[in-house]
Amino acid sequence: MGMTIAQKIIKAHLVSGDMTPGSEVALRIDQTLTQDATGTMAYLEFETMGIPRVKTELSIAYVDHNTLQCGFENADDHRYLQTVAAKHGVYFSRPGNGICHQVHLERFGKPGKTLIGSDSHTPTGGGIGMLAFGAGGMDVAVAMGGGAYYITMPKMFKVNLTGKLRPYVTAKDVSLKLLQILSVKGGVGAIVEWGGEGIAALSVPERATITNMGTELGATTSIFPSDDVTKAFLAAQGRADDYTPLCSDADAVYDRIIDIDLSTLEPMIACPHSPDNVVEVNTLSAVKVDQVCIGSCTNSSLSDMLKVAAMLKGKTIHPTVSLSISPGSRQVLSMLADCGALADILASGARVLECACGPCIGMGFSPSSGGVSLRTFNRNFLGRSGTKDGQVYLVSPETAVASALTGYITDPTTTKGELKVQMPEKFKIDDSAVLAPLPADEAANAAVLRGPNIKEFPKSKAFNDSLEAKLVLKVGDNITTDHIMPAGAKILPYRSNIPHLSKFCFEVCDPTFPERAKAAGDGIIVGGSNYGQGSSREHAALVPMYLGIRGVIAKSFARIHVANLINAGILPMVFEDPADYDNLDQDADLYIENIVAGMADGKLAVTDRTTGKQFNVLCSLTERQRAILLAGGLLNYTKEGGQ
Ligand code: MIC
Ligand code: SF4
Repeated sequence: MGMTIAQKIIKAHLVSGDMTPGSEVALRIDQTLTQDATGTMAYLEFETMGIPRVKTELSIAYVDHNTLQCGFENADDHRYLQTVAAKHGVYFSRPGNGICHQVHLERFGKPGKTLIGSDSHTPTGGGIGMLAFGAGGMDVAVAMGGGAYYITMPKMFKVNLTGKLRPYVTAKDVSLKLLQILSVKGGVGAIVEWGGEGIAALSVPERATITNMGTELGATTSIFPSDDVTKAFLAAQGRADDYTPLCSDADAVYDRIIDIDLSTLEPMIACPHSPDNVVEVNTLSAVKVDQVCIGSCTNSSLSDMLKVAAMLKGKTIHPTVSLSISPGSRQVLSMLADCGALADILASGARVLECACGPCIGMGFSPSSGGVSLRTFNRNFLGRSGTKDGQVYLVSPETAVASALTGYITDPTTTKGELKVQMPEKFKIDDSAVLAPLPADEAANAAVLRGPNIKEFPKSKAFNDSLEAKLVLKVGDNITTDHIMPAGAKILPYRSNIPHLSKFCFEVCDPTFPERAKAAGDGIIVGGSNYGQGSSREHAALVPMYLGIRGVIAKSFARIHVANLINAGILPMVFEDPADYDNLDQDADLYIENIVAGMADGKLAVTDRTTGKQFNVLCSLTERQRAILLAGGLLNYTKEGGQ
């Protein structure tokens, strides 16, 4: 039987396991990336493993999230990352060099290779034909040490593109269309492969916009073939040797095929507060806009920025709109400056921010109270912008500019004139902001500099055979890791300080949660479906663990989060009968017995001692995952000699 692209890469990297969907496979990882907000924890974990030098082909630490530096915390963390990277064989991309996924695509991504990153948008690399996964920091630490990365073998979806995009309709609209079709749960357990005659006209950055937003579908990852378009991009980046062709077999079998005719697509927009709340832009033309933000790892490439500059050229933005533009990398910014496009952007009245995540993660540029903010980003979860009642919409750069000019949500296809930009044959290459690690002999004696904000890693408990725990919090469907462990300028600097972070856990849902959880001793959280979607931040598991959470019972879980829960020693359980969710009340006293045998059978009985009712929960865990949980988390398991 023929194979899909992902199956081919998995086969070539298979360490153990069988490639039947649903069973666990262990993969050899060629490259890893971290960003600063998750990276400090990942390197602290790596250090506890006692391995002197990373064993991957390439590992790189980016600094792109926590760049505000309102106090010593972020600067200390940057210094820690720089010194720990130099010592252990990791490249270091300095703050200002750009957003991890954009820089990685430009300078390091290679078709056919495996990449894991401590950031959920690592699948951006699928745009260049990499098999790239978002993962928790601990999994990245293990991969840096040469360990395998474990995933559940996914199903294979194919999106077949036909036709050609009309002017002002973009790759972003394709992503939003797929979110409308599949929803934020529709990609769970699947790898989405993009193909069909329509992909030939999509550039690598456009493909990367699409694979980037595959994360919002809940997909394990997304991937494009590696073809002449890939070859030309790599050559223009001075990396022609990194090219390998890659395509699926003609008789590859897919679990689902979705057809999208690009020529009939309209500009799309995701409404507050979910990326799948998608409608056509032209249905919202009466909505007044307060703020527009262009950038993020989804839409900050040179071609995006050149189009933005061309649309802004000679015009002034609407007086009541505030427009921010964050180019994705120093390469993009410097090329915009060289060709004069930056001057067009500035002349329009836009505010140019540094090459970093910025407003996407609430690091500045929060909208006004109740303000309507149009963003070219990938997530519009409640409160993420930093303004709790901010109304955040997700759009393409073209829709963003058209709206910034009129002051209302505007369909960009109504713009007069052609939008043509000339892409350079060669990108400007300057890797001076990427620091190489120290040679092994110098590294041995090099110091790693830690600031006072780096606190000890929280200790997790091993499981006994029974558990008495309070149901400390009951939440609904689609709870994101932004609900569990919010980000933003005030909280992000404390990503290596779990005790401080814990004060903000579930702040948007219930600010009393941290106190109540601590007081309860052992606790359980109950959630609806797709619990833990969104970011890869392992803090959304480590912090609840610190607060005494021992288990989460949900209707279903998001992939990276469930792995993070297990790594943190928290037991993920799924209602056997989802109707039991309705019978549970917050503050109930729950009791679970025969945990060891039940975990092995994949089923546990839970007694609600407050009502006397009993119900079953499923915990389909592999032997390795059970051993991790019984040891009280991956770090304990690894210390005890587990592989
Ligand atoms: C995000 O987009 O939510 C982040 C911030 O990049 C996260 C990582 C983090 O929480 O640090 C992600 O996507 O994994
Ligand atoms: Fe940064 Fe936003 Fe991309 Fe996350 S989604 S990596 S915060 S730009």
